[in-house]
Amino acid sequence: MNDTAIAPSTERQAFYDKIGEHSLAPLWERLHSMVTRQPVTPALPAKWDYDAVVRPFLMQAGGLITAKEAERRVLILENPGLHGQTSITHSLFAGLQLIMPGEVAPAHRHSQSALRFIIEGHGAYTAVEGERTMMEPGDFVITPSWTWHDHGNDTDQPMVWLDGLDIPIVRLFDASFAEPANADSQTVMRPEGDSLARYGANMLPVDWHPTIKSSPVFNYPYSRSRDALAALARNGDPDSCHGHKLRYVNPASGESAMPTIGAFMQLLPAGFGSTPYRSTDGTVFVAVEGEGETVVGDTTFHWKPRDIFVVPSWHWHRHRANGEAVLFSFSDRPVQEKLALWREERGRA
Ligand code: 1HN
Repeated sequence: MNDTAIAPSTERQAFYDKIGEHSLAPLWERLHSMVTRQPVTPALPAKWDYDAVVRPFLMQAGGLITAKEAERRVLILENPGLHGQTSITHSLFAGLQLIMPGEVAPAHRHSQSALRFIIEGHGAYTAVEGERTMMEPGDFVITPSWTWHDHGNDTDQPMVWLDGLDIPIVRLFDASFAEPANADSQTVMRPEGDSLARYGANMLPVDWHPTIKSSPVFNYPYSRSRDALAALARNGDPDSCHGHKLRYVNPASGESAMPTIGAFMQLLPAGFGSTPYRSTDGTVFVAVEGEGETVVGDTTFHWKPRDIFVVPSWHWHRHRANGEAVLFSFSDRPVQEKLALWREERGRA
């Protein structure tokens, strides 16, 4: 684990060139950059200002192409350190999707798992496996791997949400399958709210056994998450690194809602300043309520509702909330935990 690279002699370079023609390469020239002492990532800390920057471009895109023609009208949040790679961290995709009044984003399914975190608008729907859910800001909605899904907006306002997908993970494994449906909109098979009643009331239908690894609940409404955080904040002290933080779970297993993406929501009390923290899961944050700042290494991001920022793997960061604030976040933590790779470190104040 020699950390310094030395330019090879001409004799060695000639050897490397020759073996290269036979698809061979010397490990000793590459070892130091392959097996680093600590996580090294090309991903950079970055922030997207929703109201001032992203929203105007998103609305411009709304005039350029329909949701149907685009299939999904999404502006990709591409990490500035991962140019051209369609990723916000090395393992995750993020984008902002716009659906205008009267539009439909046609039904399809794919191996990639997706989460939606609702940013703006009221009452457009996502349908998953024949059940629609009306979306409100702050709702966490999932479309698990290989489930049919389509979106539609029967309201009179634009609807915007953040899409988080495991696209780079599926790409790593070369395991992508996708299929369009034979109709734009799925036939509605169950009334709205059915899944939440069956699986989301801290009860499960007797004799029901899960057939997939993702949660049978596909909308986790903000009102419920927010109430839970408010109770935590009333009833106990905040964690020094996280404030009051909850993770979204699959009620059938207690694991993350989807196997490849973990999602979280945290409340930072008014005036709270967290102690430094880092973990190996590069994390995408969305400010939901309140204003504050997050210091990532030597970069400071000031945020307000609907802003999005990313903290790459193993970057020290700390949050400060002016008034009471709520942050949503997602990462590849469940994958790293399953593979025994995940680590965290808590710093001192
Ligand atoms: C996708 O299918 C959706 O279904 C959103 O809403 C974003 C980004 C890349 C690839 C597929 C959707 C996507 C996506």
